[in-house]
Amino acid sequence: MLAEHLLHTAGAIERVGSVEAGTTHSDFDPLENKRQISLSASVLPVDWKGCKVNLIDVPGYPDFIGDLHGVARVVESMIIVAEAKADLDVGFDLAWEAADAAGLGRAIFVNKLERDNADYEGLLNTLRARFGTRIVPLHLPLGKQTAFCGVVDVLTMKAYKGKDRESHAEGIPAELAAEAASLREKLIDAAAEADDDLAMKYLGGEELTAEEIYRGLKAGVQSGHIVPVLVGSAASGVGCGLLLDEIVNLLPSPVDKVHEFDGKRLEPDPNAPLVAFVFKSTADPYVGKVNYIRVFSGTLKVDDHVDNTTQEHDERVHNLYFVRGKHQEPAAAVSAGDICAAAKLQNTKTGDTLAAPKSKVVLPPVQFPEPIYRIAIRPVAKTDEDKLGPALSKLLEEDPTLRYVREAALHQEILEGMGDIHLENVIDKLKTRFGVNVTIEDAKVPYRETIRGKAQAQGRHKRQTGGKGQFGDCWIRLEPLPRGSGFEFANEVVGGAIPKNFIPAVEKGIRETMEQGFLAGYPVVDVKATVYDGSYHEV
Ligand SMILES: Nc1nc2c(ncn2[C@@H]2O[C@H](COP(=O)(O)OP(=O)(O)OP(=O)(O)O)[C@@H](O)[C@H]2O)c(=O)[nH]1
Ligand SMILES: [Mg+2]
Repeated sequence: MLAEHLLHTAGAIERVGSVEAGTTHSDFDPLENKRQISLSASVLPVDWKGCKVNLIDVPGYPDFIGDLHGVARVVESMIIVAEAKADLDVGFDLAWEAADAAGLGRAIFVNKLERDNADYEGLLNTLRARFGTRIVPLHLPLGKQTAFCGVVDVLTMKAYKGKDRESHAEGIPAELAAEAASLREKLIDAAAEADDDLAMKYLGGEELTAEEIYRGLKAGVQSGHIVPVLVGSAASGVGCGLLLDEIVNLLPSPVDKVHEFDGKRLEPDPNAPLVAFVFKSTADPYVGKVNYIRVFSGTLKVDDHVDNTTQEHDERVHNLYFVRGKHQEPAAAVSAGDICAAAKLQNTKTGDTLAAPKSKVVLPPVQFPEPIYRIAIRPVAKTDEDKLGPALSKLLEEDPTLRYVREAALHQEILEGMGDIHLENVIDKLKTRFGVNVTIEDAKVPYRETIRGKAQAQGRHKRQTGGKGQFGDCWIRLEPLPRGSGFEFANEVVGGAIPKNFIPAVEKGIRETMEQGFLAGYPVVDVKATVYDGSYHEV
């Protein structure tokens, strides 16, 4: 809802949609409407005070956390939305960690302040206990709980009453004046601390100008020493105009924060050689593949030939768009700092770098979290079985937190992901997008067997079935390997006791035997087998 009100406040949309009616611009997928949660990141650009701001709305539900990791790589800052209650949701921690890992500036927007159980002080205490003096309130709620009606800006010492476009400034009510003044002092302390020149001036007893305070705050936000706290209600749109103001005033922009990867600065210069990064891909049977791209350096143009330096092949850029949720607008050129989508690139996916031909810049891929949950699926009919493979390969490409494993030993096809809702949603996508029906079963545990001690044994093979006979004789030593090592084979035969050309057959025989263990028939792992002697004769 917050993104929806920000779009409305900025005049990008005329009507505010609702999550319940499935009419918001950020959650436009039918499955998002069905589940009433965001499943996927959406790009929602707005213009505010002469700046283009690419808002990217990312799901907060932990099962759908994959996109957060791709998006964190291509933005400069993150606004973490927290409900006005004393305990923080899991999604808050995941977002905070991702911002830390990517070195993003961040702000916290305290939401749902108009609810009758809203607990702003409780949340602020929790935040201060967790993050100490980094937590710097910029705002105060005007009115408590159901009487919440606006925001006091302690920097300008004004009260803003009303929702998004209707908000207007007034004087601060007398009962909040002392608290606002004390917060303002803390704000100025924080600003002065973030900039050496300002600290000197401030400690020398001089007053800082509004511009200087902003400069200090901005430096503090960028370094991560200051996390401003803003307040509002995404249901009504209170606080949205001020949030947009602070995005522009305080949060680092692509020009403020120059990205560096592997020690290389990616200058935000439209005339520099192109370096761009694919942070998300979607696969649709009708639209085809769409890649979401952040341009770091240079300009990406329609009809450009670019190198996909990650996959080491070239791409021709035909279809370039600016997107707002599901809406697309053709783009002729997209310059450094901006975000766009490209359709029908031949062989490009999330985590790939697109760069000027011969530039050879390869940005590191995104580290997505490892799957933590698994289910088994079974196609319902023969037609489902035939369609399953191609459909899954499309879904695997758009969702890097999804894995597909065919467990031959268990006769099961396994999906691995971030949680039960994540995998249920994959099943829904298979059905609605690709017409593939599957049933769900518990995933059997893929047990493995191993050995604990060393042993050696002789294997002899003799066969005489008319014509040429067969003879084999070898001594093998088995020993355990550390967990996760798999299988090692060594040959210590000397003096031609077994001719070299028979050694691969020995290894093959051991591998085949290991497919079914002695204890319960599960595959045997973490074993070293050494063939060290044997005999041989012509038959
Ligand atoms: N009372 C109240 N309800 C709100 C407010 N903001 C959002 N909601 C409701 O909370 C629910 C979730 O809102 P969303 O906007 O989808 O929240 P979100 O943070 O985008 O959630 P995910 O993206 O699914 O993690 C919806 O039912 C909204 O109507 C608010 O300020 N006050
Ligand atoms: Mg959402």
